[in-house]
Amino acid sequence: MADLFAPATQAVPFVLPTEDGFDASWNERWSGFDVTVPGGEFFYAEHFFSKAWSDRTFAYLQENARGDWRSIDWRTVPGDALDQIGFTNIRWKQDSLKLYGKSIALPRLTAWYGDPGAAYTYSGIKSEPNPWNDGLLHLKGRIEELVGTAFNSVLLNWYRDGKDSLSWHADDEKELGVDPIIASANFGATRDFQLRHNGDHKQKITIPLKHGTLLVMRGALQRNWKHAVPKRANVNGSRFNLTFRSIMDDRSEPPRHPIKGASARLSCS
Ligand SMILES: O=C(O)CCC(=O)C(=O)O
Repeated sequence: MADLFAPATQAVPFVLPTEDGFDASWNERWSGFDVTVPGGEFFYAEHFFSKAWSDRTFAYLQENARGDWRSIDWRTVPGDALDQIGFTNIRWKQDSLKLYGKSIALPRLTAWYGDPGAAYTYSGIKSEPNPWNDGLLHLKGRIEELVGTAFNSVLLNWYRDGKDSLSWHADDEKELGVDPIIASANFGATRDFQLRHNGDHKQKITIPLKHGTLLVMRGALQRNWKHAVPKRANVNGSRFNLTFRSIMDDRSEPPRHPIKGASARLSCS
């Protein structure tokens, strides 16, 4: 006879290799999976944010003075016209990389928010953080409750459709400290987030990040694995990804603490 009082068995909703070193266990308290992989770990909660909360955030990130965000085809708005949209809550921008003397627009829009002085340098361009707003602080607070650590900055990525992407990289800048905790909140279209082991590219995991999913990367993951968001021809809608980070003061010795006024360098396309 079935044991009615046994906890429901949860199956991780993506394929995890069956080899040694890979494991997933259900975390009842936070309703997600603690996943270990060779040389790293992460936490995955498919529905961390409720549908109502996620819908509200999805709107918040797009509200603007120009009109109803639902009726705007963002793919047709040129990067240099973003300022004229008059975004209510987020100062979206189109960054470019300099490659062989040519300026190439990144295949996504970005914004950087954080404590005063938490600047970051991207392809030689230093971006000062926008000051926190209530919406972002709300999300940050909710995630900090789970992670038990304070974040002092957040990078926002807006993938307008499946043509937008992010290439292979690790969040391993010196300013993020050794084995940083990076919390990734996701709203809008589901996109595949891929992880690839540095030493063995055949070790690859594809994780669907959905409307309301939280992924917390931790341990040595950034040292041993890279991640990417590949293009997907079948994705038509917007997807927002917010990675909360703690920038460290590189003058301090380990254990290092998040401070105001440090800067990070990011370098991926
Ligand atoms: O969009 C994502 O899920 C990944 C974002 C990311 O890796 C980054 O901003 O460095």
